Amino acid sequence: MLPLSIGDLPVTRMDPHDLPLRIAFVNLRARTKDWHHVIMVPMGIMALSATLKKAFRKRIEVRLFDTTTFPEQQDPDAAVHAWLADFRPHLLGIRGFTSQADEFPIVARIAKEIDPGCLVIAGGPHASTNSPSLYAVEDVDYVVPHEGEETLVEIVANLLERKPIGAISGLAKRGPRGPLFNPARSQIQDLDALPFPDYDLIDLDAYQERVTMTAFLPRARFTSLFTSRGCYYRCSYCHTNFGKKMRYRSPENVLEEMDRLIEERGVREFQVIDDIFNADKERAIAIFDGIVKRGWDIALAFPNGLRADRMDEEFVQAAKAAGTYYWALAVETASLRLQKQIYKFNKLDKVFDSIALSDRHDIFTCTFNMLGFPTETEMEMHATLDYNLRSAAHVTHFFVVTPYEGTTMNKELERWGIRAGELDDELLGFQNFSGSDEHGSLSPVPRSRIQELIVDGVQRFFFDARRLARMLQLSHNHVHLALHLETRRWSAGYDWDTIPDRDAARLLAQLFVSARAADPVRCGHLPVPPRSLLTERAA
Ligand code: B12
Ligand code: SF4
Repeated sequence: MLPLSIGDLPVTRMDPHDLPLRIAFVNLRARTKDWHHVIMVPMGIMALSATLKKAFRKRIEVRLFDTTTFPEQQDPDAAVHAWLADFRPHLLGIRGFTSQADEFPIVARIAKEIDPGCLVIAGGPHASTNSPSLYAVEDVDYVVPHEGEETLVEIVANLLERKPIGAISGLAKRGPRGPLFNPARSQIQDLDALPFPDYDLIDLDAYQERVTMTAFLPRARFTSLFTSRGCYYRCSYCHTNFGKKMRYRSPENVLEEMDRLIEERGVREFQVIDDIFNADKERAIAIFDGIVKRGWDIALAFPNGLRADRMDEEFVQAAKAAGTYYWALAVETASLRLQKQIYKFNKLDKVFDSIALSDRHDIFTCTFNMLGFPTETEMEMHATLDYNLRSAAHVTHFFVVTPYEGTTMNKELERWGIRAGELDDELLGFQNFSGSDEHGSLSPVPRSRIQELIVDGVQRFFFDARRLARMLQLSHNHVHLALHLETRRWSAGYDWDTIPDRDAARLLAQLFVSARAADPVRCGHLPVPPRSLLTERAA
């Protein structure tokens, strides 16, 4: 489809003497509580802020309201209103996921109510899906899909010079018959030329108290690290926010950012959130070796961003030496047929070996899996559960497939006789963390049955004495582990007397007792085991 020009629209009503130009960002969170407990620094907005500050220095002022750090149980709307009314931005940038699609109109409306002249721009993961719903939001003036740095710099330059912004490349907007796109902007090739993320924009302390993307509390004062953009695989359920061509930061550039964060912000743990950090093994190992050479006593975690079938002993050894204590490896499905169908092409034997290798090197390893692909049979789901049960993984997640807008899988639904239009957001659970029990299924296996299989998988995977013993041995903090396992006990529907493996029950009981004693506030809700269980002798 040829891009249509969206033409020149009037610029925001800005008094030429009203400098600096005030730029506000709001990082959204979903209204459902599913993800409130997970928190990571907003790297995208910090990247944009750093680029803008480098380009315009004192001519702009940038502030952020991160609703993800707002108290979990409170609705942030009133606070966002008060914050915007106080700051009165000329430009508001809203960043969110598709799971937060309903939040864009709310925040955009607040901004327009306060100042109808405020220019409202949506960007980030949801904006990169070309979702028609975002283009239906009246109060959003423009959308910036994909990488935002260069487009935003040009917008701000034009605003400062009081030039129209409508023709800027990379912009999109609502048209009478759907989205209108200006010519796309080419991707930034030299990532080393970008400034480091702007940590003055956030209060790093505010991100330390809740669990991270690893599903555990961090081991030490932590932040995220994004060392490459893009991924050349084409898994059908995944997004292409940063394109299909890999772009890398050099090891020196990554190490320099780490150095600054260690020295200036007291960071001691880095969680790498690239799409595929190990796409270039040499570069990845150069980063690990650089850490060792500098003698940093830091922790590294990879809550995503590794292809397990590209790992080998040399990589795992180097990662371990640099301080890696945790990683998550994607299996997704143990069916070769489905691996092909979803274009993941995971080499399943190799993945299995990488999990074992990680265990041998004492790296706490999590696996990611999905159940409910179009055409997936119950037998294939069993195969995925069994694969994980046989593996040396320490924790696992079984998610239910959600075909997000903008993904190949969403476009291919009709191929499997599923009409995307008939699957409303509620049905697919876009608002939830990979859907919830009552939502639909893409596979011939009903959703309720998938849910039963997941419960069965959780029961057998986690409540196994040998696996629990290994988790206890590797976990850096037993309080964190106890909190995590309590969520698994709850999902498994187990009470103390229904856990079939009595050694597992005993290990869990001992863990809960010690966690409650160590941290009564955080662990007050952990169920108290019966005394008899604690005194029972091991089988
Ligand atoms: C870290 C992360 C998380 C963290 C969130 C942390 C955070 N503060 O963002 C957690 C663990 C909570 C998370 C959860 C989920 N995530 Co996530 N996550 C990521 C990950 C790995 C990195 C995000 C990041 O920081 N990227 C680096 C920065 C530099 O990129 P960026 O934020 O996109 O910003 C750039 C542009 O988007 C743009 N931009 C960003 N904001 C703005 C604003 C304006 C105004 C403008 C103009 C431009 C702009 O410019 C930036 C610089 O170029 C991405 C993968 C990826 N490669 O990005 C997935 C990703 C964003 N997640 C994804 C998904 C599916 C999810 C979940 C739905 C998973 C699930 N099934 O439940 C949940 C939903 C979360 C929720 N709250 O509702 C999808 C996005 C799908 C979508 N369309 O929304 C991604 C792309 C993964 C993938 N490849 O499919 N996630
Ligand atoms: S799922 Fe991972 S390997 Fe597949 S395309 Fe997405 S980032 Fe790349």
